[in-house]
Amino acid sequence: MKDKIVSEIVVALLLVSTLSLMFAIQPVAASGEGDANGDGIVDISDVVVWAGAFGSQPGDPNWDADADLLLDDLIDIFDVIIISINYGNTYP
Ligand SMILES: [Ca+2]
Ligand SMILES: [Ca+2]
Repeated sequence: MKDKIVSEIVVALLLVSTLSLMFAIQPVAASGEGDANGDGIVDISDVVVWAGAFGSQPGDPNWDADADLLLDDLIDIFDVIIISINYGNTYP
């Protein structure tokens, strides 16, 4: 499970790097995007929240709606991509 999570994170970071180059994505400080634990900063602790809920759907024991950043009722690679894109952002 851990190996899978690590490999998914690597894939996510590669995707984000590619997307950033393609679209010159700028961090957008709006509505706390990527701040899974709601502490006002997007950092490794949000990745930990995501990892704890990875693979879950509503009703599963480890389901955490805060980690479902793409709001599709599944905690998957796309949610950590949102964290990655917004990594380092702070919100008032
Ligand atoms: Ca946070
Ligand atoms: Ca999701």
